[in-house]
Amino acid sequence: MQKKHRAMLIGAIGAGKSTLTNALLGRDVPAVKTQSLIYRDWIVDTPGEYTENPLFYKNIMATALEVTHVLFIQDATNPKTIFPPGFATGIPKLAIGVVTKTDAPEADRERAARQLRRAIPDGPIVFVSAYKNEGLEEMKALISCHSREEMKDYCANSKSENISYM
Ligand SMILES: Nc1nc2c(ncn2[C@@H]2O[C@H](COP(=O)(O)OP(=O)(O)OP(=O)(O)O)[C@@H](O)[C@H]2O)c(=O)[nH]1
Ligand SMILES: [Mg+2]
Repeated sequence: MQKKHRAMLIGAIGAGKSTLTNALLGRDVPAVKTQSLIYRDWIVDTPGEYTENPLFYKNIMATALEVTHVLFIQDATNPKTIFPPGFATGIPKLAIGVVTKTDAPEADRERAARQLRRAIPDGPIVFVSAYKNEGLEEMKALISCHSREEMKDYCANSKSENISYM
């Protein structure tokens, strides 16, 4: 990853942020409940409470100042989303939607993508499984992009089934 590129993961409790962080960084350790902001290499992992409780939105906004990309994590097995409509438009960083747990039998990719589209009117969506290491290279490629246009081009030119640009 380019040095200056940093990604913050936000999303519900149990959405798979820490498991994904470990998979992206090749850390072979089980995820434990995240209690505070965790800075690991080029990733900032957040507790699900930060996104679930609007009282913490100011923490998300403040931490977003330190990163280039904000990853909106939606669990493919969760019928609910906690992202308010247009949430990404309030954060002036490159937004990437990430659908997690695509390997789970009850995963619903389309539902999760629809949920993310409401939160991110303009941006890519990547489908990942931390368990199966799927979609991780695509995620890293998107995080190495410098602009929304560059992310859009990457999605348009990629043959991967794990990405779509809304
Ligand atoms: N099937 C499947 N389960 C996953 C995957 N990634 C995470 N999980 C499971 O989801 C649960 C929560 O994962 P975490 O990574 O701790 O979730 P989190 O978003 O960091 O949660 P908080 O720290 O509480 O905000 C764990 O039981 C994981 O085993 C995945 O790729 N596939
Ligand atoms: Mg966590």
